[in-house]
Amino acid sequence: MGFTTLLVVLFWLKTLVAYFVDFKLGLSDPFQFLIVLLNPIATTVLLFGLALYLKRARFFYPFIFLIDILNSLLLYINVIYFREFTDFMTVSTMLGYSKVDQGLSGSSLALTSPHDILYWLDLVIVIVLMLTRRIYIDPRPVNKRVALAVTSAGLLAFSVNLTLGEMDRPQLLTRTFDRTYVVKYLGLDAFTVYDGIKSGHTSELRSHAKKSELSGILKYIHGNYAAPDKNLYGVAKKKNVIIIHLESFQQFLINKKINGQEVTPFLNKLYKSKSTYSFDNFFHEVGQGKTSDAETMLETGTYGLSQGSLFTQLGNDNTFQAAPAIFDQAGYTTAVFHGNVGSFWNRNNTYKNLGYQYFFDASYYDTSGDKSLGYGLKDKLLFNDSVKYLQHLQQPFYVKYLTVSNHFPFSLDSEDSTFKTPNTGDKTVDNYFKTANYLDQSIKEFYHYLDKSGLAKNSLVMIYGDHYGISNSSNKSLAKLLGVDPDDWNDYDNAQLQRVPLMFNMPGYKKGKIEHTYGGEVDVLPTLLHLMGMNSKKYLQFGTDMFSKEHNQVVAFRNRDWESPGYTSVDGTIYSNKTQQEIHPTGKLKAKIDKMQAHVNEGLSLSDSLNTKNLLRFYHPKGFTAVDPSDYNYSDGLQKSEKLEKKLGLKSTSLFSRNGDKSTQGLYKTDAPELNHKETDSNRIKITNQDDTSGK
Ligand code: GP9
Ligand code: MN
Repeated sequence: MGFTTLLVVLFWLKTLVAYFVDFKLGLSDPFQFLIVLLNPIATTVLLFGLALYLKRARFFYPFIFLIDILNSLLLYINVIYFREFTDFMTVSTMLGYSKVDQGLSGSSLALTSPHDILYWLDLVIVIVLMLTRRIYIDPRPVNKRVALAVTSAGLLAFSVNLTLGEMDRPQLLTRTFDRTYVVKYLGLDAFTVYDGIKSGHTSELRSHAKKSELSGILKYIHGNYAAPDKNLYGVAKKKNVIIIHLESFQQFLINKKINGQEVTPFLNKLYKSKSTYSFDNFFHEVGQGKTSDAETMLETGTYGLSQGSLFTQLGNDNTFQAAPAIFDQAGYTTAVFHGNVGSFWNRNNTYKNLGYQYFFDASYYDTSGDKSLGYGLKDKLLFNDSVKYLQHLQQPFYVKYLTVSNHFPFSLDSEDSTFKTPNTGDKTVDNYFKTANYLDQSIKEFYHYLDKSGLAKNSLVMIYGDHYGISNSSNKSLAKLLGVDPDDWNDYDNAQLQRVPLMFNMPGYKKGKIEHTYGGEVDVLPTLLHLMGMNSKKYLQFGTDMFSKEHNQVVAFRNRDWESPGYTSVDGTIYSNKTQQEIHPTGKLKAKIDKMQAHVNEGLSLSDSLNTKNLLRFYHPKGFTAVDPSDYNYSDGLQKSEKLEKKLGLKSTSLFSRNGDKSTQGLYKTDAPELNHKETDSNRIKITNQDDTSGK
């Protein structure tokens, strides 16, 4: 009993370290403080108390250690996860973890902190004390009645906890759209169990879903439809679409100077060019799925999930009516270029369901030695090394480049940059400008090639930032650089920083400008389709064309906060954008705000039900052929495109064919120092291609 108590107390203490040092639980009053102090006790007593049922010492000790180690591991991975995502790890994230762990190894190391030793120290000390016999192994079994009493005490403590929680936050468990609440009131273990039950429930949901559930969704989407602006509909008809995904790139980088030097001079030029429609009130809307959420929204016009990543959870078997398939059926070739391993975010499977014909992942590039960083091939090399694949694709094409160098922890090798970073005292913030500058240079080099190869004049280049790079916990260090007093920094400011760039660049076009319309990632697909002269009406998309006069400017964040031209809502608090102050709306204004909130809630939950219940399998838009993922194999992209070139002969529209069957690689100019590095055996990422069964 004494030993169990000791372990329980030690575990309780380190949970408190996590609560008060690492997790931001948002404790607003002494009552909540009390609940947080108590909540680890109940579940720890319940779990550790299980060992008391084992009568023999040689079972009891290993078992209680096992529980302690597993529980410490759960606590610790949540600490690490929280530092990057400001959120807790769901069971589905954990189950999908193997799909995303590549490369995380690099940054999880950077996410550790010296005090992390506290999460393991107790176990080490207890083991040392046992080995040195300061703590004796006690062979006397605990009476079964005592074990039962401990369990009952644990259960009682838990119900007290739940009651206190419900008192402070009614409907705690029924409304859980915010994981922090559950952890705050019930603790991490309870959250994990609760979440596990919920995931089981989702798979149940899918098997019972019916076609009739589509009707509410259809009603919402038809009611929201925004007809295209006639002047812009089809301006990019038949052009190639080149999408450049700017990793972790926020809008504040545009036109930003550090030590008098522009961070992204090339993008700045594109941003204000007459050949570009740029948006300065465009927001990312990602949740835990980060990059993959951005991809979900841009490719499908539906939101990511409220927890975890849609790609990893549903990407294997969901039905989509997504951009790659829509473009494919309009005669386009579709491809993704990405220098990370294909299984990251489960892309290798999800892309097949989206209808991508080609996926050039890390296995297509030399990523050895210094050529890659934790998340894959450096951007300058990605663009350069993709030419040999791009030039064989039939035009028109719809292609996407997923960059990676500007990713947390924002490290580069010294030979890659001479950019002078600021000095905020926060390394993450400082280095962010350097990697953003590197990304800018890589795009400049790519554009040079687009010009030289002639691609520029028949392409629409869409450039966007996927999500924040600087997380809310570092925003205070950033504040100074943005000319704001860090002490005045608040939730309103955090929300404003979720702006990311969105540009539609059509080289040669003259009527571009900077648009101030508010919009988010879910709005991109209908906007793009209309520019291409493609009808979006028959598809179930939750956003609307941002160029349309009927476009709804309320932007939903994944946690149900929202942004609009006049007001910002964070955690139920409303701010006026004009005064940047908190307001307490009444009367007409309150009704208006409530309506905006209801719109946000409805859109998110209908999108969730569409995706989690896989309702698109019941929906058949006219003229759209369902995607068959088994049509695709991503291991022989080059051979496949070359074969097609030969078959088409004179009709081939690939850049290579149009260039008299000569490579265009010579037109590419890059100053990437790694170009001269020999291929080595060392690699910062692990390379696999699951479609490659050749055994090589
Ligand atoms: C990895 C890259 C990063 O392949 O897309 O994803 P993120 O960590 O930003 O979600
Ligand atoms: Mn990303």
